[in-house]
Amino acid sequence: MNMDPRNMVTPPLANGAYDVERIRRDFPILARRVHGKPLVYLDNAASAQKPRAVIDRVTQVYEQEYANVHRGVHYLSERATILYEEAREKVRAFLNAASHKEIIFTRNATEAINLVAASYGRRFLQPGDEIVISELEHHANIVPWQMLRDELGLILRIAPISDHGEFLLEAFTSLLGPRTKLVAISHMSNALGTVLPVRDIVLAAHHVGAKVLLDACQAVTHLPVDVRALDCDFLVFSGHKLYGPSGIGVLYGREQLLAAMPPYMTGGEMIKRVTFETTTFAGLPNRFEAGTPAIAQAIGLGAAIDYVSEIGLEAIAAHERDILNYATQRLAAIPGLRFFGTAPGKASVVSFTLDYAHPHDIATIVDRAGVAVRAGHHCAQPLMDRLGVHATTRASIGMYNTRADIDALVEGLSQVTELFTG
Ligand code: C6P
Repeated sequence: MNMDPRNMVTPPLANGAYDVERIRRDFPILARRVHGKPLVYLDNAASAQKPRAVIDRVTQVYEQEYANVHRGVHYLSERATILYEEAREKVRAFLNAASHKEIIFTRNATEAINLVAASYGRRFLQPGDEIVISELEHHANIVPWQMLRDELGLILRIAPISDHGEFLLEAFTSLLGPRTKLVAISHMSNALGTVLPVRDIVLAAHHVGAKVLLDACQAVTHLPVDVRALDCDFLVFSGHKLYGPSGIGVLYGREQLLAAMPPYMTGGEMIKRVTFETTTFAGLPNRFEAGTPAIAQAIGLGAAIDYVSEIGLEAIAAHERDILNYATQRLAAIPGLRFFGTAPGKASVVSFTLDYAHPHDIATIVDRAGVAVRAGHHCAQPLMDRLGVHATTRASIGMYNTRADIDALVEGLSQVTELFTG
């Protein structure tokens, strides 16, 4: 295969209109049927589908360009190394980071948060120091801090949300003080769609001298994220939600912080010199990438970034907003339906319950109609506790969803209603 997958990106229409049908044709899986019905994929917050440009890029790596990176002097190793580092550059530009040294490839966002907790946390936090998270965090941004709290004798403070799922900035600010050393907060809630006022959060945290980690796992697919404009200290995301491969994630860290942090994992590729007596470590970013990395996945993530950037996150966000508004309006008409997460400015997620059916039953029944949604606690059990539910059904919207997808969901839900109340 010798075509350049970047040439296959669907360009936006010349008049600026968003051609969702052309975008859909870039995603081969959307043409398949499920249970005999056309697939309606509304589980994008869990993981997004992949465009042909990403699939072909990964295939091309394995067919033509694959070898281990940073090790060989042979042609393929050098080629793979160039491509891998080009992917890092694409991530750098995507996040507007100052240097490629600030971009660490990890397996996923979860590993990136664990890296910061284990490396930054153990080196720089002291007993009695405080970490602030919020009530709407994903478990990936709760459990690592709990573990660190228990290990080091830290205090974990929880910033509250309103009943509508809004982040309460004033209440958050009142939790900050001289002992606050780290704020680890979601940029956008996976379970509710709330977009947090992260610039204000960073300003308030920096005012008391705390560092800020943003969990941008959901945000990067729906809004432009600029780490320099946000002035955050760390930021994490996963490639698979950004239409890229699974098995690749990103940690952005301010260079001076990463440079002062000890390695997280040790072994090959992260060293400068090893003797049996001692080891000196490589510089950034290699120091945090022990072992053979996810080579094809990183290159695939680069292709995903090209794809999304070509269409434009603003254009994607505007399209998704239309679908979200339509979904909200149509679902609101269903008797017994209750929304969770109605914060102004929320994005791309509709979480709801039906009075008469369990979320798992709802998801199973609509699946028979070809509609993929997620049901459960969405890896946010403390949030479910806060909202007083065990689970919700969640439809999450991606760049290729249409109003017809929402109609199919509503049709599936009418079957639920019929079954449980008919
Ligand atoms: N949320 C969802 O269905 P990983 O698993 O490491 O790629 O991503 C973890 C993660 C961290 N933060 C947020 C805000 C997330 O949404 C997720 C993943 C998926 O909502 C799978 S649980």
